[in-house]
Amino acid sequence: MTVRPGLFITLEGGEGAGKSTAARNLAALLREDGYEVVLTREPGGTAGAEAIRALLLGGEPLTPEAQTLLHFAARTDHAEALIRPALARGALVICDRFYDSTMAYQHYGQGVPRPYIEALITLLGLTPDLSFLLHVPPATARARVQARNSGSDRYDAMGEAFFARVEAGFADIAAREPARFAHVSSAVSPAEVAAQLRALVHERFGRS
Ligand code: Z5A
Repeated sequence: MTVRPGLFITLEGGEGAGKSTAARNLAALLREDGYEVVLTREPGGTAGAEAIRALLLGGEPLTPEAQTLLHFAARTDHAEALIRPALARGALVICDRFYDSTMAYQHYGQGVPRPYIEALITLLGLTPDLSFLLHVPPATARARVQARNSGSDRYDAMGEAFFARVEAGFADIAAREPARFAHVSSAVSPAEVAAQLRALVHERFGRS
């Protein structure tokens, strides 16, 4: 079974949904299958974009529009310097969050108008081939994040209502593009999540 070259896979979902863990494990499984896999994340993925990440997650006040533009500045560097070249040589790129997170957090969560973000997506000109939306009960996600206790960022100041809007936003984003999205429960073991993702990659893009 082979996967078509130049496949761009993203993982989306709320904090503590298990995206980073699943992305890492999926990358390992697909490497075992013999593919060149580039594992990356947003905000970040290149030196410049990681520097912008520090601004985005830091505590300095930034308007939602300014945050949106910074996410797309980081994403443009990431896309041009890392993602597009990897896809061009036929690699599988697995990215922990991409522009759907901007729609979920900055539009649904913070009220930036949808056309503002859609215009930036059009300018970027890079759409994932397959996006996984990871689901976990909110109490489980909270427990995972608290157990990890990795310090605070600007999102810790956001209330429950903000995160509820983001969750509903992700569901709406996936419903608008059912052909691109696959829903996956991450309320099972990390190994089971990764096996499900691998099976979905092969189901969508495998050729016997
Ligand atoms: N943001 C934005 O506003 N706009 C944008 O355009 C973009 C992002 C791209 C990035 O923070 C923040 O930026 C994020 C959205 C916003 N803020 N919030 N909220 P980040 O990248 O540092 O954080 P994150 O993306 O939310 O990741 P996270 O908190 O690390 O969550 P995760 O990646 O989904 O979870 P994890 O790290 O894989 O797992 C969390 C813990 O659960 C960890 O201890 C694991 O060992 C455990 N875990 C994971 N999976 C399982 C399973 N299956 N079973 C049991 N335990 C598990």
